[in-house]
Amino acid sequence: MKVVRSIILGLASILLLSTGLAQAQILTDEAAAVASERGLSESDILAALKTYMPSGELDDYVMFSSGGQSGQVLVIGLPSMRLLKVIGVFSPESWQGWGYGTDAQEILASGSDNGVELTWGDTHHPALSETAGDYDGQYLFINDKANARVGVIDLRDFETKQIVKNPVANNDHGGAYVTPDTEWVIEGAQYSVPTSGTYASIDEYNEEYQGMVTFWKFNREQGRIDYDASFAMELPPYWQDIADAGKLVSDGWVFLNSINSERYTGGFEEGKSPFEVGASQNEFDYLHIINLDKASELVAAGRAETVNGFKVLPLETSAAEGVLFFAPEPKSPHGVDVTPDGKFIVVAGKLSPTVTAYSFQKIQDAIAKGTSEQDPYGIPILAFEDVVEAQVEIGLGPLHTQFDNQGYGYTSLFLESAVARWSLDGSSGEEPWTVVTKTPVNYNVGHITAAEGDTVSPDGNYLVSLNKWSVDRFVNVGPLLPQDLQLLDISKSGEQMQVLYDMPMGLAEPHYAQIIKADKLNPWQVYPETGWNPTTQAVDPIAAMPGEERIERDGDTVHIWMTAVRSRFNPERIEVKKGDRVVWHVTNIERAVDNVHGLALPDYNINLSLEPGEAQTFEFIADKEGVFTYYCSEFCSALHLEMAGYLMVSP
Ligand code: CUK
Ligand code: CUA
Repeated sequence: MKVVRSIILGLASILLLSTGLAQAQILTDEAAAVASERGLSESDILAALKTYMPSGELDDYVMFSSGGQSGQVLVIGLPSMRLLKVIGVFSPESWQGWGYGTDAQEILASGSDNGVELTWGDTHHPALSETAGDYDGQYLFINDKANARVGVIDLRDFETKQIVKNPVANNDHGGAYVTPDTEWVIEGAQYSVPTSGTYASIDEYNEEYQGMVTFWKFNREQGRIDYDASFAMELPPYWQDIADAGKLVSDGWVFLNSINSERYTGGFEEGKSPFEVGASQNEFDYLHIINLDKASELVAAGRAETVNGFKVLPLETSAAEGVLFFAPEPKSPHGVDVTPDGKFIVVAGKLSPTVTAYSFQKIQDAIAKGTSEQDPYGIPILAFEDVVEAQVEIGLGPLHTQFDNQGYGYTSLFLESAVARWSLDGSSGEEPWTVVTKTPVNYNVGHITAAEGDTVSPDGNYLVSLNKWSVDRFVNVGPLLPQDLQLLDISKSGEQMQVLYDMPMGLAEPHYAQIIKADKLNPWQVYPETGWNPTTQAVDPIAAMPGEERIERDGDTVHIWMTAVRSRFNPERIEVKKGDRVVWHVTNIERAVDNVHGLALPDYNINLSLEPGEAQTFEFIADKEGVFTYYCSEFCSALHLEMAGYLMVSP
């Protein structure tokens, strides 16, 4: 208690300068009493001070985290770890009206064209758009591992604008990652299947199944992926895992790790080894080294084939033209992460207690020298000793690596439940390529993410450990436990890394997250003009405008042009006939910040969120006769409950 008291005394003396003796004394006594009552240690008090945000104070960083099986993206402020927003991407999100208007329904249904309506996604890796290798705060991309889709979120309004379905893969894992100027969004498939989408017996796995990586061309002006300018590369049927783009010296190259070089095909039910054994027998798998610039030149020169209407660079072409190389990587590895200077590619061992740092220069030299080693598909294999710069003995179950501004790498250790800090090639002042310290986390950490950690200039300061298990961390809420996101202070060099905060995440399993400086984000507070369509990011020509509210019948179709303002809809009474098609345009004509209205139409499964200026259109067939009340579902004023109307459907 002495130390605690001395910290508090120290604090009080700082306060004394501004507030005077009497108040400082009260603080000391009260704070010491609280600390003693709650059994807080010195480091507890420091952690509390470092994360506490007084009401009205804003966070320094914003973390975009995948929402896992919820199909969403989570927005979290740092260092307070306050949840700021949940963005609907692959799943309907009624709070945002995401998936209830016509445009959003269309986006959400992307990929549902084979007769099954997709209503969820498994988001794994968010990627902030970059300019010259730095996050620019304009766009966010996120993959859906379950269905091989990529979502595009516009950070002017934090809403999903596009979902593209991969036409030559049915699941993905190596996405989303961006190249340093966001020219390309990378999406690597995971489990190999016949890319044509047709049936092939698993006995013909080696010949008829393929691996895949897709490069989606991003058009920044349009804020959309350009489907027709995108292409995929066929890969051998190993299971490609995680990817990263080169930067600075390695710009133009892409790296993918892989598992299952055994090409094991399972069959536990027939007495064979399960995948977990069969797919991890080899001492080495293959780091895929891809010359993306060259691949895209070949595609531009017409060397791609067409599979399912999509450009695919055949494996033979990549092999013959020097687009694809392999380097051995131990053993069933996981993450691949390029250092901020672009010079090293760090692969975490997973089943090997090491991280391996490959030198980009050595890779180039080895490619120039040539190799006679090949895999069964004719892909050149560079010799391990030719391309490796260093191997760091890191600990058990290494998965993912991040970087800071002090020359350290950080690697998550799943089996040890710890984050290791280790020195890169020397700028930290420590002996190069050695572990400096480890901090325990609770428990089973997957990804970690550092402030601006994937850029050419990371910030250091904070690191978040995204833990899979939260046993004994929180009040029991039943057998499905929350995840645990732990904030670590990594601002000090050497052995000090303090866990500051545990944030329970009661929303699926966040895999990866990226942290951007808050001042790089510049979203709108209200939409720029009244009648704004968030999908087109322009005034909608069919929007309902103030003064033009009306109901018009055109045969069996009834068009409604409605405005919403505190605290009324106009019009309020709508009469249609059973069987009519109702096309309902509604615009929130408020211009004040946070003056949101909702439009909930029970029985027809509609709920919109209308932000100031926003216009939405939705439609339905009025196939249920009766009297229905619609109402504003956002508490917008004292007379919010009066913001309602009647939809009357007569026989
Ligand atoms: S993965 Cu989850 S811990 Cu899908 Cu990036 Cu490694
Ligand atoms: Cu508008 Cu409540």
